[in-house]
Amino acid sequence: MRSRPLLLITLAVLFAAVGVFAWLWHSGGEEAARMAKAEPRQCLDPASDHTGPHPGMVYVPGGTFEMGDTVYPEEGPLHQVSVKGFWIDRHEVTNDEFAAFVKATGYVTVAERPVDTVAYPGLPADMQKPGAVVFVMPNNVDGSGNIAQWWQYIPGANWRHPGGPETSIEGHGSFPVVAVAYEDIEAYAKWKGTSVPDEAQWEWAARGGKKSKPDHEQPKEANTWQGIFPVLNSDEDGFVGLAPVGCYKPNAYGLYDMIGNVWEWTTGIYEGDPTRRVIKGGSYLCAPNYCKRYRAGARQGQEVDLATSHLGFRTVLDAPAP
Ligand SMILES: [Ca+2]
Ligand SMILES: [Ca+2]
Repeated sequence: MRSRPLLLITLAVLFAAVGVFAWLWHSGGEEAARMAKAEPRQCLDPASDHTGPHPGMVYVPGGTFEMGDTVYPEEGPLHQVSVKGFWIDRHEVTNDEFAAFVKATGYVTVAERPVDTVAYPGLPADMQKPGAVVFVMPNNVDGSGNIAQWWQYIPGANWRHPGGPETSIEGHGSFPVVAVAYEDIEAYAKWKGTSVPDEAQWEWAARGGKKSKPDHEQPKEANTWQGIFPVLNSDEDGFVGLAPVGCYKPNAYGLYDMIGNVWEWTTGIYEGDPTRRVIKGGSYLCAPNYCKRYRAGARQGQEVDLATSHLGFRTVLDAPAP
């Protein structure tokens, strides 16, 4: 809970640049509901994903590449990195997979545990209760850029109830697990016999073998946000919110949703601060008007103990090539 008081600062950095477009579209949330819906997509069945020496994982051959990108300052400078071959989960860890871990171990996630109000005095009343930060699409925004208009700390929100205590993951077994803190995902990986990817592994895998200059366009084959964040989501990619894993074309390695859907944890320490780790890939909330982080080279710092509704993970394995 150490950095929980820094919540607003963190989120302000994370979402500071919502511009005048959002204000102009102040009633857009209602309009979004009237927009034409995309055709339903065929999604991967994670239960069918159990072949090969490491079921559910694919092998990514090693290589050398220019890591980073040039859109936001934190992505640079570009620097050459070599990565050894490794295995990585084909898709984001799902609710069903995380539930199997919890069932086997009795693990209780950070967002479900009591908040240490002695160590961190002065927290607002709601934040003294276990919970998570949840994106709630507003119908109106006032143009101030105040992220509290769309991010809410909701007591009782956690991986079982990702939108708050009245919500559930029932019927969402193939959706990515969210509201998991860093120690939660480390515990999962340890149980699974895998590990959390480092940033270079993750970025190399997300590039799908491309060594050329990174593309900065919003990808079509990824669950991101089309329209004006946070009030107008035109749903062109088929999902206003989270999607089940594997609904978009995989990259050249056969990896799904490296870009978009949920952000993914890596081991990378962010800007030398051990209370923050690097997250990668952007999420369903990334839109051209404020967060062009739907790219392999994009990165973001995240408080290790902060559970949020747009952040999940996948794991890697150091094992011989097939
Ligand atoms: Ca979407
Ligand atoms: Ca992802």
